[in-house]
Amino acid sequence: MILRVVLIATVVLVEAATAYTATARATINSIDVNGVGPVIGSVTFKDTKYGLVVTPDISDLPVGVHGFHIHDKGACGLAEHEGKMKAGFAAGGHYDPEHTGKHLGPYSTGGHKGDLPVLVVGADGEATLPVLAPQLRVKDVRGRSLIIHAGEDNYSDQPEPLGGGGTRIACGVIE
Ligand SMILES: [Cu+2]
Ligand SMILES: [Zn+2]
Repeated sequence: MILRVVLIATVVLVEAATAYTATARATINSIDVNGVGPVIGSVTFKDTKYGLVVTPDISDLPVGVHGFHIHDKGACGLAEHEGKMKAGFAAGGHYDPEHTGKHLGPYSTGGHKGDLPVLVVGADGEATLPVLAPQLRVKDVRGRSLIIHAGEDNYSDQPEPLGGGGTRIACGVIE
């Protein structure tokens, strides 16, 4: 009887461990040419059977749709780009472990793995709508950074490279 209870307890523990879903978090700061600015919110990351769910809770953003990507390095500061110090360039380029060099958005398997669905900011300047990145897991993004761009993202390198989002306006290191 005791053996049976121990066995059942073991099975329950193993199932609990298997069902555990990995999570990560990033504190988001606004960024500009002066470097890293104030905290404007946070983002949580959670593995699901459909992929990585990225849930923002961010304020003080410009209304509309914004390019939203995992960038390679876990840093949000200034770095030189084309001869100028630019906001958030310490984060490097879009996470691209296969070295595809292509910005194709979250639903293509042939491009950057760090391309997320666009971030939607409401009229109140708040972003709370989760996005799903089917090709990513928490283990891929931890230690990298999350960047929000000033402009939109058309999931293409045409007519502008990297979806056309341009200036980096907010950033967080994923922990
Ligand atoms: Cu980006
Ligand atoms: Zn990209």
